[in-house]
Amino acid sequence: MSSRIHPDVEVTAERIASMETRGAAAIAGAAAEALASQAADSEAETPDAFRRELRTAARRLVDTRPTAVSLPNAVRYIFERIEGDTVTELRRSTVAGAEAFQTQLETAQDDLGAIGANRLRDGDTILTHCHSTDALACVEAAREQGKSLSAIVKETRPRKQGHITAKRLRELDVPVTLIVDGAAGRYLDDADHVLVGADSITADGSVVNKIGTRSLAVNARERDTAIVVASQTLKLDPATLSGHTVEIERRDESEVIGDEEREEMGDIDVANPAFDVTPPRYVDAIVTERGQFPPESIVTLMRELFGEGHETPWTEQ
Ligand code: RUB
Repeated sequence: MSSRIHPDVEVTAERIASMETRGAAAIAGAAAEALASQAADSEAETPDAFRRELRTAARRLVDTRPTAVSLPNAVRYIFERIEGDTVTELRRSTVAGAEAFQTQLETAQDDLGAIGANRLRDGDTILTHCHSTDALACVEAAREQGKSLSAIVKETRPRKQGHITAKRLRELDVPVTLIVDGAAGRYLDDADHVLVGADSITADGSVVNKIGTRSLAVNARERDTAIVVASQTLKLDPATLSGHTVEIERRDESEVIGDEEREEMGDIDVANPAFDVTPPRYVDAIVTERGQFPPESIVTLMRELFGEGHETPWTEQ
């Protein structure tokens, strides 16, 4: 039997897939909002039909971007809170679950920011990669404490999310130097911290983040520049506790090179992996809303928060 997907779910899924809505925290929040619309406007006549509808909507959302674990974690949070024997009760608990998730998302980011800000000293320079709202929460909290900071911002090819970071930092009155990705090595000597976000954190403390994070971290380690990953616990991937690996999204080749330019070159292959994996030995600290952790000890927090389970109830047909 087919289940109706709410237009909000369709629009949200398209926005996430096209990266109009992007960044691990933002896509999780948008997915939660879309599931709330699905539930609130559901015309399902039986509890079974309601649950089926919600699973179909969840699959549509989760399948948009494979790397950010915040998406399945958000959906799991809501599914765990769905309860009731009637459609009305199921609808109400789903909407309440989605709202609770949104509140938690905001609170976690504020709490994380306050902790991350303690690492930043007055007069420090940070070097950023991509655009991470978790990382920027640390800067915002530090600015609120009256610390003055400056930033070296990597452009971040191919989608140039560094431009968003530069704009946000200027709004926080942080002086910004924008650099091309290849210049990062040269500018690491001027930075006190590399500050990045995460899409997923695995049980061994590896950090999955925007492509280019790994080479930045390796370079930073060589120069003794601290590498700090700002990551709400929503980015911890419980499936990795049982040996699952994180799928690295491969995006369209047209993000790297236009058709005309490509044709001029002759027959070439183009690769566009969106993320890479930075092993724990290149990371100094993972800052979460629960405190900061050396990457190797994140597994303890992961077990405490998720147990061994990582159910995916939305995958049932
Ligand atoms: C975004 C990216 C960000 C993380 C964390 O990649 O790699 O560093 O998602 O972001 P993309 P946040 O632009 O491909 O989505 O801290 O906002 O969750």
